[in-house]
Amino acid sequence: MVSLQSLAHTALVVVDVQNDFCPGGALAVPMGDEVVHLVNSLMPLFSHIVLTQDWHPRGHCSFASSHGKPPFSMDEENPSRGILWPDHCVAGTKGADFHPGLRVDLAHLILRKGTRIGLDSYSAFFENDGTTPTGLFGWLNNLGLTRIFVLGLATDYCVKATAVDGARLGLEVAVIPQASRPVSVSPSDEAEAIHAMQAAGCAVMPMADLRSQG
Ligand code: VGL
Ligand code: ZN
Repeated sequence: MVSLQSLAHTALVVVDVQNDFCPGGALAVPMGDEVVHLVNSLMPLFSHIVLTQDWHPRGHCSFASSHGKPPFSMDEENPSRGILWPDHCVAGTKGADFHPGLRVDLAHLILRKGTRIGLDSYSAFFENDGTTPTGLFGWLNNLGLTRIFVLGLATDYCVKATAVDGARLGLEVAVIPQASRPVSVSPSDEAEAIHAMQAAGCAVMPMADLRSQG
């Protein structure tokens, strides 16, 4: 159980709650829109709120179309890149906008990631080269924040990468899987992601533990 007082020094990191990751979007996460009201209900508990926004230029290296490949195929020329995605979250398009129900007005920082054409970024802390920082860690440090709660879309990609990197940086990290949804390219991906976050030292926080405080 967490005390409300402790949340006063904690940042809520809301990952990629954008149209393209919701039903009807270009890279729809099944039931992705279900997180919107859950995220909104948790925001007022936190003193600092960060929204991340996947924000890619046209022709981005994570798009299958940039390599003449079908969506969800592997990038064989560059296996470390992993799965190639449908074109999604193209900067300035409706698909890249936040879900219209999200309380964007409550956010203190909007952090865009994956903005470089040749570099993807799942994590809100580092681009996928593992070393190019986004600036989020500096922001948290500047404000003396050492604890983050992470939730949003998608559990098995950007939520996982953000939580694991946060722990790697020495932050105290809690993830809220109930307010997150997985892409689930394979059915075990959510469970494996939760396991990987726990193995990295992240706590898994049930929604009820937060709500009962509010
Ligand atoms: C994401 C795949 C590609 C995510 C972003 O937000 O989890 N997944 N870009
Ligand atoms: Zn992306």
